[in-house]
Amino acid sequence: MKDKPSELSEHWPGAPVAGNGLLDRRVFLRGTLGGLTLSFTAPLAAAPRDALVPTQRAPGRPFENYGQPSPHERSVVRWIAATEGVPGNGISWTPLEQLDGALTPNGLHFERHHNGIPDIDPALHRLRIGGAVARPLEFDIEALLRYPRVSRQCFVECGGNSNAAWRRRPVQTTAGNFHGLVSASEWTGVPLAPLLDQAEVDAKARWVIAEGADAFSLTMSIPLSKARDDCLLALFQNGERIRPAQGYPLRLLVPGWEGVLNVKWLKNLYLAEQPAMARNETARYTELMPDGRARQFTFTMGPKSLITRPSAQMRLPSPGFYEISGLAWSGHGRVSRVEVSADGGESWAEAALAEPVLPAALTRFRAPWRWSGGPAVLQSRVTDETGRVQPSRAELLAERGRHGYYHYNAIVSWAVAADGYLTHAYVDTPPETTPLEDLFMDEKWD
Ligand SMILES: Nc1nc2c(c(=O)[nH]1)N[C@H]1C(S)=C(S)[C@@H](COP(=O)(O)O)O[C@H]1N2
Ligand SMILES: [Mo]
Repeated sequence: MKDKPSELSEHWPGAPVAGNGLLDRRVFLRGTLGGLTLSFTAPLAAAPRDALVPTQRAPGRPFENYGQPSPHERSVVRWIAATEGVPGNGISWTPLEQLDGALTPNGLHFERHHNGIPDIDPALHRLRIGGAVARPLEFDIEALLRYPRVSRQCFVECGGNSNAAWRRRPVQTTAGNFHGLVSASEWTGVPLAPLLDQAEVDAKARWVIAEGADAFSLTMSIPLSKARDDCLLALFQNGERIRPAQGYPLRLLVPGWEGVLNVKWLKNLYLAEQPAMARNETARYTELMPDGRARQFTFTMGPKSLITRPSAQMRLPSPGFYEISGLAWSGHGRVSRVEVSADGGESWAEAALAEPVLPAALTRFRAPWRWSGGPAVLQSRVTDETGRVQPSRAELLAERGRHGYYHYNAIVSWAVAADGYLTHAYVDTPPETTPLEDLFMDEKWD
């Protein structure tokens, strides 16, 4: 098949920098495509005189008080999975493959609720700080709104995100419905540390036990050191007050740590010497390791990355130029590099990182690629500023064993077939045929 019109100029100065058509990321510098000439459209035979298009001939529609996306974007929605008969217990995934940039629109933030979204009147809501403190305190929202605020861009990722990849056979769905229990926002609110100081925390206290005002009363234990370090009482999300689904009027933000610690509808902070040993830190969010011992309090979300475009269930229309684009993050700090492979990890090219690169935030990466029309396997691999590297699937399984459910952060592989269709693939672990545990995983979320 001949490329017509040709997407790549004959005079393209760069050479492929890795196998199977990966090009030098420097074509993206300065936004000029560095000498790369792209054309995805045929030139007009003769330039016509510009006629008015219909929308120029009549006035547009009037203003509205709160804007909505274009009706043409109605398919950009979250996919919801909830328990039958208990519609408030379930999850919804951010459609990562349909978005770009590094922040998630508020209406598409992923959700995890255990017992529905409470309808809270901010005038009646109270936050209490008690337990091992000299001065127990109670705040209403009005009082909290008077404290100095800080803003921080960071992700919230469920510890159970990507858990379908623990299954023995690759699950076929979109990137978002697979890995979209992660979203990122600019959160604004009151740092927890000065409020703890105001409450005069006892010297013996080591844990802050946070409780939500929902019908699940989610209760989670957070080390006092983390609470003092960078936890935030978040009141705003991407500039507006937090959405009900994200914890209106108040959520605890625990940057870089497991999503479940980010208690929504926060009503209580209880200082204690010991953790609460509540349901979601004992019966859940713990897991059996290969040596037979259980792992508990796995707080930090490890380095992870994912190509969102192109990704599973998309079809490349024809051979030629593509921008590979995705997201990388680490709860341990900033992303320091992302590499991309088009040959299943045989060779790697450095991706361009979009600024700003912030700690515990989503970082957008991009890499130019020329698809030859043959089979390819697309992968990305992140290294964070602490030197931690995203593991291959084989490395993750070797370390964690076969009872994993949480914290899956291995390299994701998208196989490109000769017809351009992308599927989810396992490339470094043999296909397995015992699907029993896979069936068992079905109705578990957390
Ligand atoms: N009060 C309360 N807080 C909660 C939950 C909940 O069910 N109730 N779910 C937790 C879990 S498991 C996750 S992953 C995150 C999800 O946050 P989101 O719904 O804003 O994406 O909130 C956490 N905070
Ligand atoms: Mo979660």
